Amino acid sequence: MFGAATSSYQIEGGWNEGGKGWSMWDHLVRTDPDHIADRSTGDIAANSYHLYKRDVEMLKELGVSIYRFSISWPRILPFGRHDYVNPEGVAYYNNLINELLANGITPFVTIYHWELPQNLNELGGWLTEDIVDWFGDYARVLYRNFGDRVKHWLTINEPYIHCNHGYSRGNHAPRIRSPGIAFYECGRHILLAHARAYHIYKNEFAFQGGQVAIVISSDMSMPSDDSQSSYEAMEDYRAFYVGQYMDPIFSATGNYPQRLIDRVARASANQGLSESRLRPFTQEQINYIRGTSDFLALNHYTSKFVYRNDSLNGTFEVPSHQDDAYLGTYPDPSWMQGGTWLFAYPPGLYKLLVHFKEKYNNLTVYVTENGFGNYTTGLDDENRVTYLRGYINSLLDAIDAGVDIRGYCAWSLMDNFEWATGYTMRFGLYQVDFDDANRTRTPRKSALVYKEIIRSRVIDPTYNPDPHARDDSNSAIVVKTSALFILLSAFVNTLF
Ligand code: GBH
Repeated sequence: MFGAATSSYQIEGGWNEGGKGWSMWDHLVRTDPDHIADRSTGDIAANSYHLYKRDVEMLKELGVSIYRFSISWPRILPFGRHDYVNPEGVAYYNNLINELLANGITPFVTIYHWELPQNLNELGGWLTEDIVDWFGDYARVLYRNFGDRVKHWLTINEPYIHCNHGYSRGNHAPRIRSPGIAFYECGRHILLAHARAYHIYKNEFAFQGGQVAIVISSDMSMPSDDSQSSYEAMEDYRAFYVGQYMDPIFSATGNYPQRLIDRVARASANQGLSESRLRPFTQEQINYIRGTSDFLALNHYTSKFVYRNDSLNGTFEVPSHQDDAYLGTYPDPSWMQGGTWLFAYPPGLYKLLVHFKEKYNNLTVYVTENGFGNYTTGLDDENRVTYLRGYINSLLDAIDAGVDIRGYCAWSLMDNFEWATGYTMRFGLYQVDFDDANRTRTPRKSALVYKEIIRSRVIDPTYNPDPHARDDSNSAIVVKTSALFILLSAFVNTLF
């Protein structure tokens, strides 16, 4: 199954419409506007709150069978808790889901893509264990309202990215900088909250017959050379940034990776702390979290080499997870670069999928995000075409190697609010004109190529569509206008 993905804050807009409450991103963009690269907000974004029918039309044009989107927690529960459910919020997602189903598109719904209600953030957010109740109660409201039609639930998007940007680097909401403590607490509560949402589904909504999974982001990591220290550094990278979230759910032991436990405990002891900054799970919690994902929803964009040597001395803050992990990473400079962090290495997806298959006992995978972002607008997105072809080809290799892959979603259906980089970075198969009140969406070359891959089930490197030569009514107007211009200039020429 092929699909396309988005998230609510990044596309919806309608930030204060239809009874919606404030999320911590609504709060961030108005209290700290300088923090966003272009001082923009998601107040209107791509205006999907009003244009969702056009979004479904685009999905139809592409010929996809999956749409992965997220639900805005404060649009459903304006005050965060389930004692008041906003009927207009429920109506919006009912309309979207019904429109998708009427067009034969299966919804994959992310319950949480980083839009924590601001009042829950003020009560501690992901740093308090209370959020396990809050999140579970919110998930129950969604199952109850939409579960008759939604059969694929994705609980939480990218624990590592959310905890790293929101609670460690502090460049995403809620802008907390605590790389040695909050970083781990955030991850711990995300795992418990995810497990709560999973158990609620299995205990109360099993009759709906759906599946529940967590969304894990993972780059592919490789040792920078064949030394033991580079290999160890790579293992630590995997333990800290992937295994911390995956092992408790997908591994047989159901606990954090031992090397993560050991390294944080050792660093904490060296810092004179009486307990590890990575709080251990009780056996009861381990049992509660283990096995709580019906498949792996994987977001993958890039790869890196990992090393450890003396050049790292003094480079990390103490305490921090960077200091605990004590490793360096870099991409291969020959890889095609998009944004600052995005380097295309298509074989990385194949290697990662084969690694997960071996490590986590043949798990079932949906790739729920993969795509190319850069600072360029325009319809001729050759780089995105190259990226998509390369990564889908790599996916085919993984299928040949026996990995159980059921679906693939491109990020993103359209240009959107790229968090702290605002609208400067573009990921869309469809370009969105953010200067136009109508937020006009136009397919890029990558959209046409993706459509042809989906239709033909072939990756044809010679297929070379022209995104400017479209035969819909809009471009017909453009063609007529330019014909008129040629006639006029011919006439003007006769005057001289
Ligand atoms: C995904 O995260 C998100 O799920 C999605 O919302 C997002 O739009 C998409 O990626 C593209 O970024 O500029 O140095 O601060 C993937 C991980 C999260 C990695 C944002 C880069 C910003 C790095 N990305 N992060 S930086």
